[in-house]
Amino acid sequence: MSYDVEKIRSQFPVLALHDKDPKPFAFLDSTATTQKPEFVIDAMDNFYRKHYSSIKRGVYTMAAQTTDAYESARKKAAKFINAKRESEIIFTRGTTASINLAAWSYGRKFLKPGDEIVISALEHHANIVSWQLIAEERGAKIKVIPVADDGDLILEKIPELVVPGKTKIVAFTQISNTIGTENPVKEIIQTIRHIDPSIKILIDAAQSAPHKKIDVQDLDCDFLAFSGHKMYGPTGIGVLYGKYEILESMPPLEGGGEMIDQVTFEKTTFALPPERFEAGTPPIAEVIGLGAAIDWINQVGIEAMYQHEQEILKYAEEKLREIPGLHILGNPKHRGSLLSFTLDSAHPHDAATLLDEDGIAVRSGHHCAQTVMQRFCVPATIRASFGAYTQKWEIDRLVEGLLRVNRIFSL
Ligand code: 7TS
Repeated sequence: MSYDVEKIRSQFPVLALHDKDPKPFAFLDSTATTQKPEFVIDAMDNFYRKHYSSIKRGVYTMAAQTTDAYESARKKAAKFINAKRESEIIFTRGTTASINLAAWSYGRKFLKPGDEIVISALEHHANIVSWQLIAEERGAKIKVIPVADDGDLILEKIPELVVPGKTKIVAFTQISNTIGTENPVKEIIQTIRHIDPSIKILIDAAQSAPHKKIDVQDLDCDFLAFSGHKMYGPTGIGVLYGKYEILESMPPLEGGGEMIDQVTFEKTTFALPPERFEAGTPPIAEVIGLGAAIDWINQVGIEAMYQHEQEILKYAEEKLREIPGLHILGNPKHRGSLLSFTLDSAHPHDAATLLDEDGIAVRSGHHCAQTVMQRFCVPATIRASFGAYTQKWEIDRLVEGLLRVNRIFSL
């Protein structure tokens, strides 16, 4: 069956509402966060209106039902990335919190002075700063896989950078949020495993989970992090996947309710994963919303969404390349559904402000990836990014808007 983007778009209240505006809203910022389908909003609304209670704390029927709903979302998340066990799914606040949890919990116990952590030159700050903080505390060192001008990582450097016995963690993104580069994750993991199978590998899947089928067993990563709000779900919820035996070896990061086994004033023993890492009353509605978002993605079909987004990307790239003085960052072998670019005529913030006057939403700035800006010698970029609901007329509006920016700034 062909992909019916209009039907899909009509399921998103914000988009359906503003499609009626005199200047229909072109939402080209899905890399920052996606809009939410009615299905997800209804799931959360129903929970608050009809079933609201806490989880794991009460014996009354509604609390038991809510606990089931919460745990069923964990099952959905496990299936979504093909985890071996549901207990390998830890609910967090989002990708940032997931990476920090892995860095602090694993790093505090296992990193020693002189150890090395390898990241890539395409990382979001979440996958740089978290490692810098733990590296500083433990006396470890950070090394970086460089990126070529086309936006692809220079994979030949990996055997130089990853040193058996020294490198303890390699953390890198599956899809760059700035250039859009899709890294050959499986190939990179195999290279690292070949060098030293004991190295722990974390994949930042914030930009891939909404677009690509992920199979953590096939990839053979140790950790994988993603956010609900970038995959049609709510804010305030994300996942840290970890291989169970690794999670079991890690100490808790936060202490509090429901993460314990036995507490006395002298000593506390801890619950098994995932509870060990979910202290306090969790964001229950958000977990239910994430479960609904996964159901929604499965209904639409992630491969069909990806194909649609790639078609939009191709269309956008062709159209943008025709605009005088516009420069697209990188030309990687495989690109996710986003384009970062600069204009000779205007600073990205000025361009984005003028685009906003036309009802076109893009992100401008460094996209929380200052090191990518430094590498490509630009202070900032304009970024247009696409999702399951993006239509070609939005790209046409972007092109018209950018031509207007060119006209205004060359006056
Ligand atoms: N990793 C990558 C690759 C990201 O793109 C982002 C967010 C994060 C981690 C952090 O995710 P969070 O949900 O914890 O914030 N990226 C963006 C962006 O590109 N524009 O706004 C947020």
